[in-house]
Amino acid sequence: MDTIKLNSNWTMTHERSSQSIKTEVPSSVMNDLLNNGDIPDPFYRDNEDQALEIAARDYLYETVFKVEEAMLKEDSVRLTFEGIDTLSEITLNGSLIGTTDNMHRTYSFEVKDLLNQDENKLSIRLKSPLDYIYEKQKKLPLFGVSDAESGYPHLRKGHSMFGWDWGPRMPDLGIWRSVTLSSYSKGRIDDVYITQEHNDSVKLKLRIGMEKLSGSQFDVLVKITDPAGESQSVKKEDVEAISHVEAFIHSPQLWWPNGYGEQPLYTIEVTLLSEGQAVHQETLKTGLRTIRVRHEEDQWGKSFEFEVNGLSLFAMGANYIPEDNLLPRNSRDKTERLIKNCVEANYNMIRVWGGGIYPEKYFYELCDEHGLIVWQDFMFACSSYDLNEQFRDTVVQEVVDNVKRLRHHASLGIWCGNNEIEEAWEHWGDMSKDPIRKADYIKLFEYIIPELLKEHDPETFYWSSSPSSGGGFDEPRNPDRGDVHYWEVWHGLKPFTEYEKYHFRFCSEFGFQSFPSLKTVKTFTEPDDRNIFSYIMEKHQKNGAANGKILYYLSENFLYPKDFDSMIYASQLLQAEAIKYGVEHWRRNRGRCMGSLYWQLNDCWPVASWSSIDYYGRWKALHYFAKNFYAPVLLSVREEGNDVEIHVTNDSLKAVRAEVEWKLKTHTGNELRSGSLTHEVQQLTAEKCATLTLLGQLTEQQKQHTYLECTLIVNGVEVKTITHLFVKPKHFQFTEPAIKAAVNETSDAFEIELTSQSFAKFIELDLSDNDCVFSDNYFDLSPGKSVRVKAEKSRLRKEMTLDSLKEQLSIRSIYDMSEHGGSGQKSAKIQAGVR
Ligand code: BMA
Repeated sequence: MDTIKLNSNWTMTHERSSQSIKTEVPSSVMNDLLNNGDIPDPFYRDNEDQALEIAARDYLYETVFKVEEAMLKEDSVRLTFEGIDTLSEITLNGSLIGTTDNMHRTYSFEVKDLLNQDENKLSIRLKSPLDYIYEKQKKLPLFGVSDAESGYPHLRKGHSMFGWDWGPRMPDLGIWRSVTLSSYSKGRIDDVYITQEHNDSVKLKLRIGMEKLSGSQFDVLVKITDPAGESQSVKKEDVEAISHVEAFIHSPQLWWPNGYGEQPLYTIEVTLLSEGQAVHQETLKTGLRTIRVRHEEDQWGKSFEFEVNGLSLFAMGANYIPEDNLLPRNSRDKTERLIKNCVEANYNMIRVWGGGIYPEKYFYELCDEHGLIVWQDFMFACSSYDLNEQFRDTVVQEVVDNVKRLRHHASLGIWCGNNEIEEAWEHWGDMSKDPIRKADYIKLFEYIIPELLKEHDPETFYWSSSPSSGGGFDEPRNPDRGDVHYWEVWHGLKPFTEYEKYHFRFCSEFGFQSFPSLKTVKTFTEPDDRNIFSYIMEKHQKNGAANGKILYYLSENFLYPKDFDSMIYASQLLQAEAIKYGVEHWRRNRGRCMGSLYWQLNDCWPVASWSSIDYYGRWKALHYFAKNFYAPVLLSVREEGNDVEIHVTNDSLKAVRAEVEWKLKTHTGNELRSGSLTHEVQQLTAEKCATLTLLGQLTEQQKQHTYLECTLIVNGVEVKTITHLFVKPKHFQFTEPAIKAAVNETSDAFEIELTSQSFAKFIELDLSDNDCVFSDNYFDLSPGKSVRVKAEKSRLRKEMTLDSLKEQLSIRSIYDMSEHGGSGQKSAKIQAGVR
């Protein structure tokens, strides 16, 4: 048994030039052209436009490789393509070995008879995905979103590569995953399926499939290594094509999602022996846990909650989209940074949205290691499909390939058929009403995929669509059953308070757009473009009505921003406030609602969007807010008539003694009233701890300069101070806070201590020529108090000295966002009085 990677030494030739470009797999046409200096940065200004022309042509990828004699002497040699994007003809040494039509699939071919010892030539002719979808769409129009090239549902290629309401129309093509050549003799393992039975110990049950080649007698050896490196082995002799092996793990170390425990992983090595000799080996890592989704009738409707190791937990996280339109630019390092950022914001779940691609192996390994439960959509979204024979066959293979690839991951929590298609049939006016397409929907998502899962992964819960109430077009938007995508705040222009009207069982999508930071905007604009309505800014705003929506919500909440950068800042604050409003509400209703996944975590290019982290990894205000609103113990306040309620939500595993100190203050720091309360909040519950009758005593005018400050002290430790305004921020009389910052350096961090003269809200720290994830940001500060923020050196993008940090640090608050008294103040940010 031997495997060689055929990823190096490729050339890519494009029609208009006879010249070939040297490249390596993973490779894509646009990435190769870019690296070769043949096209400008496709993300800059309106360079996106060149992509459709590029994708309208065919390309040739070629490599030449040698094979050792020993490999050719084996019984079988397989050439495997882990990902070809998408339409191709594959030729080896002049013989056509296969064609491909699905980027989500793995293709494997027996090639022993075609190989030579010296030189072998492998060619992949990639055909234009655009020609294909346009042609098909002419013959049979299928419904798809209008922000993508029409006809995209005909092809099994990541939908959003053709454009989306946050993505460019850039249907790049290439060899996006490894090409390998593997040889086998006697026999090989072709399937390992692990299930677990949990009692005091865990029984691991392995179903091992093998293919006989020339061997006549086979044994399997299973070695299980625990997280501490201790191993046990089980051997089964004289096995047939399918064998079953069982092993017991005593004192099992259970895998838990982030926030609930550790993520120990066990390594399982399966070796196939023929006549006593090891002939093939497969290694998998898994975690010991049970995950089920409870979807049961109760007093409110039908629940939707994740139960891990018997513990029902409130799911907290966001929706994940592809990380880059040019797929070869994805990397483990980038994904690792993103996943760690999720963990930092206290996520325990991430939803892989169905309009993109099935992520790389390392994505799931990182989720295993960091404790994020993966909600895995199959790659279908917002469209209708033609389930003809060819399409059905390729989809079946795609499902089987991906289920087998991912089912052993500890993090895999749910399979979901598609994104929003069931609700589209019921509620989207523009969805075609063709009954044949509807029948295809039922066949695929309510029959074929569940049947495949019964065979290949019956243990993981299947949900036919998101949102859904359980399938069969039975009120997919019902707020009391199953999961919901709630878009009335944002798409429906409803106020943030609208969230409180619903008690969804699980809110798997809701979102609010913002612009990425000025530093990110600068990467794709010229100075003259920096107006949100400019041609270029609108090119990087894919949701037609979105700028109007941002402006509408701005008019409802804030004073008009004084300049472009302030507009960006305002948009991020609106976004953060909106999502916080929703999440706090769902979490206050823990028990009835059991999950919140906001739309969306990340971006695939620099763009105005619903993301909390932009394409360059910069945290928007929302991501800092997420760290707070997803904190295990959450303090929140809400108004009810003239009352102000104080709530504590405890999603930790221990009861807490929560003390809340509250102060009614004026913007200049006068304390009008104060009080404190202590409340024992049980684990995994949400409680209203107090109702303060404050508002009846305040006149409308007083409300404009009075606010509530609450500090949460948990088991004696101060954890968080929050503030609450009684009027919209635009009507609050903020005065010049004259924020002062004192910066100190320690061996591993810079510490910034901030004080202000009057109440400062949404204080933002930034560096002009560097990036940092600060320990906190966009926080509030009362006069007479100080806040200490850490800039850990490891969180700076580039190294810097204390002096350069002082020079580059800019600080602003909501007061600086708008002009005051016609002062004509134009500077984008105030430079703090850095001492
Ligand atoms: C959701 C998603 C995406 C879309 C987003 C914003 O419903 O499923 O299709 O990008 O809305 O409109």
